Amino acid sequence: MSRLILSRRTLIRAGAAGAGSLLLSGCDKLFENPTFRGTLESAEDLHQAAQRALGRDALAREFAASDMSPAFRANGSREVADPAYRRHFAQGFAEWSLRVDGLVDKPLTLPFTALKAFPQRTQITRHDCVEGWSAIGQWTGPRLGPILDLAGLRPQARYIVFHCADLYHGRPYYESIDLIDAFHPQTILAWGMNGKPLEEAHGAPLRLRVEKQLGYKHAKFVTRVEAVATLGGIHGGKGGYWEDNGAYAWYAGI
Ligand SMILES: Nc1nc2c(c(=O)[nH]1)N[C@H]1C(S)=C(S)[C@@H](COP(=O)(O)O)O[C@H]1N2
Ligand SMILES: [Mo]
Repeated sequence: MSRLILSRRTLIRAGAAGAGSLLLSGCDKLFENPTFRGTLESAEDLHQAAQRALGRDALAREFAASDMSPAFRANGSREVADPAYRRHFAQGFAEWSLRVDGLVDKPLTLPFTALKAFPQRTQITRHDCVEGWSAIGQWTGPRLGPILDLAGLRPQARYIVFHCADLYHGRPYYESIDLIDAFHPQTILAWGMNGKPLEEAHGAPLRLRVEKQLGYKHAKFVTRVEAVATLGGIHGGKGGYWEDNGAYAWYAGI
């Protein structure tokens, strides 16, 4: 029962992050219907119900191996100068770990062995850069949702922030998404690309794939995943490197 209550809060939170109050009141009415409530058995089901209500649950198109682009361009930062990153790179990322913290009950430090112990997903998708190029590639890694579930998001958490190891033109790159995209089945933390570990230019050792949004949302060189209630206190306050610049929108749905 407590699980259902917690999950319902999650649903409302996800709704509040993504849509207006009209949809929310629709969700509330649905939840008063015992049959509907009875069919929802897990947090996962509730997240999916939230996504359906908001029309953002559709999967991005997946392609066949034969569709993969012969060359996949690297864009933005292609290398990282940070000394800690260089040390990890030299060690083949053997001592590297991902930090998961912020508004969670259990902050996590996840080495690769832990990241690879989660169920893995492989998907062939098209990457669309706002600058006008696209490429089809294959990505492998754990889904973000189960990692956040393990950390235990607090009820106040509404956004997930991805901190990166690189400076782009002197400023830290970072990005953020809401909980609907965070729990989308195709949102993964990819360590593999086209059947090999990520190359540095493509974001080694770990990068975000958030397939329903444009390329600049796909943070490369991710070091830390932080759950927050608002984006206001982080860097320029607009939720991402390009957003702070005033160049591109925070929500870049495609
Ligand atoms: N950390 C970091 N992530 C980043 C960028 C960056 O400069 N730094 N560039 C973004 C942009 S604009 C795009 S199109 C993609 C490019 O990914 P690719 O290099 O694998 O093609 O990464 C995104 N993620
Ligand atoms: Mo981009």
